[in-house]
Amino acid sequence: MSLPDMVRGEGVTRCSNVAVKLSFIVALVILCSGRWVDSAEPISRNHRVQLRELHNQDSVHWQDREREDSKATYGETQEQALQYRTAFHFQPTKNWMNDPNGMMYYKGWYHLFYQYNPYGALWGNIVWGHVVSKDLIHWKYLEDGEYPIVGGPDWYDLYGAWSGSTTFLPDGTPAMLYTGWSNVVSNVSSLPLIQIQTQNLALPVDKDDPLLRKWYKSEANPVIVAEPWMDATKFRDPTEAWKGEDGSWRILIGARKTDNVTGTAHLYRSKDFVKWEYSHDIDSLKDTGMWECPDFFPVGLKGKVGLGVSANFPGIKHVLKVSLDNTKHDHYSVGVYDVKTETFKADDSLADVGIGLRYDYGKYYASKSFFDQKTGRRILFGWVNESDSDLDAITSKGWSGIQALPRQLWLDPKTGVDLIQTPVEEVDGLHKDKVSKSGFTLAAGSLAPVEGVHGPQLDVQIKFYKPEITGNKTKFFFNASDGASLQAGQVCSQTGAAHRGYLGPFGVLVLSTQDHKEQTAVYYYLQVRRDGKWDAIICSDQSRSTLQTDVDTTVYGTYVRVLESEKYLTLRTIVDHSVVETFAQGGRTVVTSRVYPTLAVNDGAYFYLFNNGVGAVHFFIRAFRSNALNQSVRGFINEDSH
Ligand code: DQQ
Repeated sequence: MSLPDMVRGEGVTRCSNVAVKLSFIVALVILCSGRWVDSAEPISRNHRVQLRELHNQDSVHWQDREREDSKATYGETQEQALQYRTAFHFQPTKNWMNDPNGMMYYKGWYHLFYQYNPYGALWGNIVWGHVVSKDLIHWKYLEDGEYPIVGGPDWYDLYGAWSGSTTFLPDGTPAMLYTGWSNVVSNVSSLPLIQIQTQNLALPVDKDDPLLRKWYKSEANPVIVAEPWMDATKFRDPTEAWKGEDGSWRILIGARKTDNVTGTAHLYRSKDFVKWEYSHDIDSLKDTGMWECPDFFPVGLKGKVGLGVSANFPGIKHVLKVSLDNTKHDHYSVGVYDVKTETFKADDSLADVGIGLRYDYGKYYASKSFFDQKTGRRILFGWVNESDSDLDAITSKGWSGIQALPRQLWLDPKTGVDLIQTPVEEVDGLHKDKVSKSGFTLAAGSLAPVEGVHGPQLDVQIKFYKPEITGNKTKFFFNASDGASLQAGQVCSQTGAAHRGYLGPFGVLVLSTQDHKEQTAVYYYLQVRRDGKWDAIICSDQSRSTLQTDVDTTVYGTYVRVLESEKYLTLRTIVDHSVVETFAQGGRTVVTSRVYPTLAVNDGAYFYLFNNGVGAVHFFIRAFRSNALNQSVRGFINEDSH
């Protein structure tokens, strides 16, 4: 089944964060400091599997009026905020984190660098943080308060060391290209100083140190300054470099053209990694705005094996991904890299980068992939921002931002146009208390707990048999007037989990209270078409995820490509306290959301299956509780032997 004239969905914001006055923030920042203690692991409860017939009533959502009455009007308390720390997603012990940077596998260790504010829980004072891991899940710090790359004292990165990437030089030395943020004196008297971005090189002090503790900045910095005709304030985030047939290096730098509306990626070349020259733009697209954090890499047509960035031979495709500053979404496009013209051409111009597919239809940004030299995988990291308020970050939480689970990435051999993303298999090492049931039937209008599946750390994997359309279902047809023209996200937010459709919604409630006053619903909803077929939509409905009022509870959703040959609709939902990551149809479509329940926390976090369609749904389920203790950063590397 091909995607129809489906515009990939945008969510609909139900609540927006409260604007916080700067002076108030400053006062609170001063008041709030200190480390944040992790919450305890939940204890399991036994649940009887019970399928309740709940025809003629709203089986998923409780009475809204009752909920409104009990809605709290406060922000988070510090005690609540402790429940929102994740157990097996990387997040620093405190303060602000955004983009993942420069990941690599080096001499036995995975390295993750990230944009970090050492002084507070909001963005600013950006340095590179650094953690290392043996398994991509359990991360350790190197030294307290030491950062591999910080801005200044040189002029070119005085105000911050922004995003960048690692390239292995021919002798195996990892070299870091990153963006420096600074000011320069302008010749416009009304604007005496203007902000600019430059590209800079950092190298390890001791390349024999597997932990790469210390880095120095090249004396040649800045190695790239914007051409006079470029907008130097929109010029950042160098990619990993690849080598062309001529032996020269190439990188991309994210940019926006001086028309202020066209997103682009400048291609630079170098023979020695120090002197770089602008060549041309590899691709650009009007009305997409600033392209942040470009990523450019080859993918094979078959199999999961990843390729290094310089691989280029017949029978492969290339992927260009950009992070759109305007929308804060990561878009990718599969196409061809023409080595003669050195341009990227999307296979489908309607799905060009910036207007086509997204890595994630929820909250996920500034991602970057790397080739794992240990296992031959291409692995993707992405930043998941908070959905509660800035005020919560600086008062109750003291931190902001997590990294999504690392995902293995490959081209979907069945469609040739989608990337498949699945959590790296190391995540399976966290599994315990497996529950596995096959041949389940979920009757129409039913809601059911599953014995042994409980708590705020879950990995639930379900295969639903593809439902059949039988008889005359005209009343369920989607017409242009009633929704076919709606974007998927709007369909999700307008119908909701409680809607009674013909084929669905069916799926799961996670982080739910027993009375469902708090619940996050992840489900399929199938739009019945006049031609007797249906289109699948995956929804993640956060609208009832918390009794707090000051949280962005945007409902996310999008169409999922389901092939005639596929027997099942699959759903894998991973829950880790305040993050819910959903991989639909084997990872063809992914949706990540942040949630902040007040009651559905720890042992009060219940799990349910539901089916609000008018026909039964048949499925298999495997579910695990996760073994991770809050949280995965266990401390410093020299606290135990490695
Ligand atoms: N974050 C960095 C920039 C990048 C942006 C600054 C994307 O380099 O463009 O923290 O989130």
